[in-house]
Amino acid sequence: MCGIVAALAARNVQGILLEGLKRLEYRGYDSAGMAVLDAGGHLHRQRALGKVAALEEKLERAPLNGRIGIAHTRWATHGKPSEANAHPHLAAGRLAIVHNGIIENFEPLKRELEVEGVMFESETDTEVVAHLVARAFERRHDLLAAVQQTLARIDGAYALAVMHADAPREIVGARKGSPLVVGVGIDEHFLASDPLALLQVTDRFVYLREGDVVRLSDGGGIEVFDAEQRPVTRPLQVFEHGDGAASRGDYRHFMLKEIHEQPAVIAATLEGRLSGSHVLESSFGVDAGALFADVRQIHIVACGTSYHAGMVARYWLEKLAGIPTQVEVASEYRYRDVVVPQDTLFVTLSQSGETADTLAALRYAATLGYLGSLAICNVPGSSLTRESDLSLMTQAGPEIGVASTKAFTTQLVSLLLLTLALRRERGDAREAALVQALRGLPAVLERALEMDSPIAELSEAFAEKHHALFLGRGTQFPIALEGALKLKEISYIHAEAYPAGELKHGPLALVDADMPVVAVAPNDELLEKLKSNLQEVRARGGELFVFADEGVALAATDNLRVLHVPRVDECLAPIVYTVPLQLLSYHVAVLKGTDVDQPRNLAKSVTVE
Ligand code: HGA
Repeated sequence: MCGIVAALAARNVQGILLEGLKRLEYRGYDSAGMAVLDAGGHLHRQRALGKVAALEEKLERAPLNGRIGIAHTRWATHGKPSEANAHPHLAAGRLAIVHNGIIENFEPLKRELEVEGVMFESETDTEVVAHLVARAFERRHDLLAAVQQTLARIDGAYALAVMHADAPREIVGARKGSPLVVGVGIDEHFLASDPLALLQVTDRFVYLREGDVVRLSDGGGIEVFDAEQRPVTRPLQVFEHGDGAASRGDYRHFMLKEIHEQPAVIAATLEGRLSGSHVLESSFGVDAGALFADVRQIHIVACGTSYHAGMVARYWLEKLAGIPTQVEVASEYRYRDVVVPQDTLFVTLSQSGETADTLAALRYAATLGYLGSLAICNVPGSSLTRESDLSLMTQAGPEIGVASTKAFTTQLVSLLLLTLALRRERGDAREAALVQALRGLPAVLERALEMDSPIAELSEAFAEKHHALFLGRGTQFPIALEGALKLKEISYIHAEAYPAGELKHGPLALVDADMPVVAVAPNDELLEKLKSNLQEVRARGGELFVFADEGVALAATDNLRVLHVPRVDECLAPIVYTVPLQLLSYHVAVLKGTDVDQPRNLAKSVTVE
């Protein structure tokens, strides 16, 4: 994912910009670049394909020197990864721009500019914005107004920073659909797509809101304007989370920290991938649109927790997109003779992108005549993303706990984005409703996290047990599987999950007072059926713990406890219900005193068969 850093300082900014880019490297990118305005009013630019280190080498040979500059790490969406497509982009050698996101209507705008004689140097959508702003600037010599006029003409998602050699004391930034923060220093100001990029120079930030445009100026300070171009004041906030992605902070375990990070990392996974009321399909890669139009079937292959995410996606893809979908564990897939129907998309899921079985499955799939391959992955530059035609990065950040939590829920969000991008009825009311629900998801997850103390109390009922059974129906069946897997992984309690309707076909024989049964029962069309399965457990003296939507009328009794989970659109329910099950396994493990973050016999990135 792209990163932006910009600085208007009282000193040379090259070092500040370079350090900012390094701090954004974890987000993944394919090229990097920087432009600085020197004291003589000349713009200088350096760009490099590949790592920030390659840019740094170039800068060592030919340093940039100036007090105002912008820099970028790019993850190509429009135009291949190359030095020519790397940002900053220039217009007439006087204006420089960096941009995160996608300009959806860049093609007609580009044609219009070409007719007017503009020569394009890159294949990017971004360069269109550079020329539009430069032309608007020529008319009024007001950079802020030029940016505002241009924004009125572009659709899509963006965060951008612009500077102009003829406005040498200012930088203008804007955001819509992609984040941008202002870093506030003493007599110097900064912009970045992530505050982490600026923690070396400030801990004070102004978080821009959707549609905001900001002008940073030498002497003039920071002026923010809303989408209606009215001056507004946004609060100054001090960044209090420290400067270490890999520190536990105040949490007792990484796993608990990572469970609590889910609202933020899900918001990050959605960043730049939604525009208005629809999903931007080019988030999946430059060629995604053309490829998606031909998809008739999907095969999803993954291991462990990722496999469960794939199982949820099957329900979504068949229900919402009407695309026949198969899901399989990679260690099975790679060793069987797979028949691939025409126009099938091959999808892999892996936190690390290095899971040996999944990688082997991808390599095998490459010989089978699939339409194309897509990797959904949390580690940029990993083997899986390099070897797939398309990739979508989850933005979970480093996951240290061996038992996956935030990587799973960000995979689910990514898979729902994929489902919406693959629907034939793009841009309809259902897509709009789900996009709106996705935007509200981080807030709902915050509420789900408030279940922490009731669940800590509930965990006492599990700590002395040797077995547990999890039940769910529909999209909640894979969530039951994931709940059981978490309990196994970190508390070493034997746990199994069944589709609720299978209970009477076998596992009911095991149910007695020593086998707690967890039912994941949101208020969807399957709840009524699940209720009768629950009766079967109660009738046999089993102790039941039901997670159900707020408002579900299910009365607690001696052997039935009901825990209410925040209600959401039924499609998003599996994501929300995951949280209390993660908390349950966490608290049971803490009570048992196991090594929560590094459970016995398990490894984080399973790079061996
Ligand atoms: N569309 C621009 C920026 C891409 C981006 O934001 N990626 O995460 C480009 O392709 O250069």
